[in-house]
Amino acid sequence: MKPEVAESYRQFEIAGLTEVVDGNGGLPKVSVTTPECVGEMYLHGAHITSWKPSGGEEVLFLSSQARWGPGHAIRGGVPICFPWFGAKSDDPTAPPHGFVRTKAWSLESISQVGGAVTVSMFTESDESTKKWWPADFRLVYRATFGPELSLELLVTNTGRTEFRFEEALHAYHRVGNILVARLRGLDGVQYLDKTDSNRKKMQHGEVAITSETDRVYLDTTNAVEIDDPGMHRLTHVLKENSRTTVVWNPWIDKARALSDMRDDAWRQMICIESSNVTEFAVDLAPGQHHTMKARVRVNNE
Ligand code: TA6
Repeated sequence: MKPEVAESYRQFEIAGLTEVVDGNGGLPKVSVTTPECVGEMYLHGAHITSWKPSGGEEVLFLSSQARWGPGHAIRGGVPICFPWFGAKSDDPTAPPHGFVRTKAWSLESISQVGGAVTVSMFTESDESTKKWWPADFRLVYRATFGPELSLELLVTNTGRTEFRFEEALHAYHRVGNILVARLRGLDGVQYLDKTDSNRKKMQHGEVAITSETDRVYLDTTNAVEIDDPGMHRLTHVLKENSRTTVVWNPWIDKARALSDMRDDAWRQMICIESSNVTEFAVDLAPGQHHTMKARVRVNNE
């Protein structure tokens, strides 16, 4: 990091708790160390790559083959998908999952709340975003690192016309062994199965991963529980102002096809994505705000 850049971040640091340092690929990251947890968040994509509550194991999966650098989305952690999810419906050349996960965000503030630390970053519409999407917007993302990981994505329409957007906190959860893990909280919820031409289906009981899984659970505000005997823990993902939950595991072939993921890494991860996608995309009038929240809590068994 150039000295002047490092200097510009110095003002945000809280001595003994946070530092802005060079991360992978020379990308600047906020490194958090408190009595309650350690964590990391890159300015590149406002991307959280680590959260580990004290006395426990790392909660997020981060690919050992992730690519680090401008234009690359980091494989793992919590990528932010905005303003569309997946492929852009009217432009197959547009970047999948939108453009903010590969954008350099700005640091807004770092603050201490009790034993927890809140890191706030922002990004706005500019020439690079207007290449793909005409709207004027401002995103503020607050991540609180403590005994829980708490995330808030605030979207503001700073323009004069209404816009519609999709959003997802595309969290990669680390598991001991996906074959024995189970997801609860989606029983009786309808989903679109992306591995079967987006056919609408009904979830019955717990979710077990037995093949490539790529589903959008619809009209659900439920918390999801990851029961992970492999790491002897239960992880709870709670959310607010989110009407869809995406569940993804690439399984064997897709993992092999991903150049930034080890062939066998599908066994150690599951994505649980608090989101507003498909028919639950959000319409935002000029001057209006929308905040989606997610919280991750772990109980070690
Ligand atoms: O969230 C699930 C999904 O949309 C899958 O379809 C899969 O493509 C995954 O995201 C990863 O997308 P990425 O663009 O990061 O390779």
